[in-house]
Amino acid sequence: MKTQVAIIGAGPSGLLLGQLLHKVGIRTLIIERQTPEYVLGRIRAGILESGTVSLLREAGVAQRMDSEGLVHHGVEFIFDGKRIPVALSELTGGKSVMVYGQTEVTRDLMQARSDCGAPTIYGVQQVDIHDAKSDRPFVTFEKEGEKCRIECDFIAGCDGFHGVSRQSIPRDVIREYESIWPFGWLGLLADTPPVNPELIYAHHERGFVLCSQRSLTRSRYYLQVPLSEQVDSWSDERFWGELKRRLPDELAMKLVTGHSLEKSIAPLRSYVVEPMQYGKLFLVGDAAHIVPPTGAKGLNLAASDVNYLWRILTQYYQYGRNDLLATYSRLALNRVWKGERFSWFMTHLLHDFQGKSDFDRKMQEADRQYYLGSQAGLTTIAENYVGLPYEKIGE
Ligand code: RFL
Ligand code: PHB
Repeated sequence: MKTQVAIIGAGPSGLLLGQLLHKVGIRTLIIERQTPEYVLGRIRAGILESGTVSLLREAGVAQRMDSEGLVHHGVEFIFDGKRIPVALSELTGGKSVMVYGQTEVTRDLMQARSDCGAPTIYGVQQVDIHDAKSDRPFVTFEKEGEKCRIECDFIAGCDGFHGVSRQSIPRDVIREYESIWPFGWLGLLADTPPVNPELIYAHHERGFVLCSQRSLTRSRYYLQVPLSEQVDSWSDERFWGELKRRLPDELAMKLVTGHSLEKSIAPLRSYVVEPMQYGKLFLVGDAAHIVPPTGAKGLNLAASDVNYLWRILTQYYQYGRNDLLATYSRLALNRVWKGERFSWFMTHLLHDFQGKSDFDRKMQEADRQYYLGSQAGLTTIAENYVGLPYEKIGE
């Protein structure tokens, strides 16, 4: 098989990159380890920054998002039982975020790819990257026992944190930065109306709570839990009971409970690999970086990487700009580190840290008082939450 860009992984990064490249006439082949149903079964991100929304429009896959997604102009914080609205749009010159789940983004991208006839091979095994440093890189894999080979100009490693792309780079040319958080998030999805029109990020001494949503009739809630917790020991009743305890009375009373559609525990990790390029191999999204979900940045940083890579590849194919290829890692990482910082800051601000010294606890409290109590603090939170601007390539 031959293509221009071989894409490993059909998550949101791989599919969005494939779609944008297809729009400008660049051929791609995507290979994915799982089945489409498995990929769609993963319940993950829910909030799209304005830059991600624009990129999905540019890719021509925004029709359903624009009719079904919910534009949010604000978000709410709670600490010491006090509710603090953050007027995102007022503080950012009119920017907003879109509530539209990763599952739906992925579904729209899969549909667009199958409509345009671009190839995706699901259920592949034994994926290997070869000669990434040469002018003739290639990828090998197995499909139903048969060995296959893709010859290509470039390889996009869009295969998530546990994929092969990052692992195929020699260890002595990369540097990894990592911090593991000492708690996880227990998430529950239910067909119940959201407890509040805006998302709520609440600090509570029993642990952090996030009240999110997927639509006017579907809610997504998260509770901070110790890493030792097992999802099986959380009945729906226990989850709803704990959620109510961590919310102010007026919200607890309004909370509509119901059967869970999904419940899972996600560990929290901060991780970045540098650089994000090795010869003709580019790492994109979770393959190169992970953030704790507190800032809603995981999927948005993946989209940001895609934004840079597809523009650079387009310039290469359309105008022979091979000088831009080497700028990908720097451009992507500039924004990734800011996303890491914001996610780290939000996680620190809002979670309960067992064993924290009294001094550190006071610092955390003072941070909350300052950031949520001053116009400057709220503006900092708002501009990061809606998403920092992308840099122009070639500057
Ligand atoms: P993905 O979505 O992990 O997709 C990678 C794809 O690559 C496939 N793959 C391979 N394919 C071929 N060969 C191989 N050897 C392969 N190895 C892996 C995988 O099957 C998969 O289909 O990465 P991508 O596309 O970069 O997208 C990133 C986002 O998915 C991610 O940043 C967010 O979902 C992170 N995240 C969240 N972000 C938020 O903004 N808000 C959230 O609430 C939120 N919740 C989450 C999350 C990530 C989670 N993970 C990774 C465990 C909850 C969880 C549980
Ligand atoms: C979600 O809806 O899943 C979600 C929203 C905001 C976050 C994290 C997760 O910060």
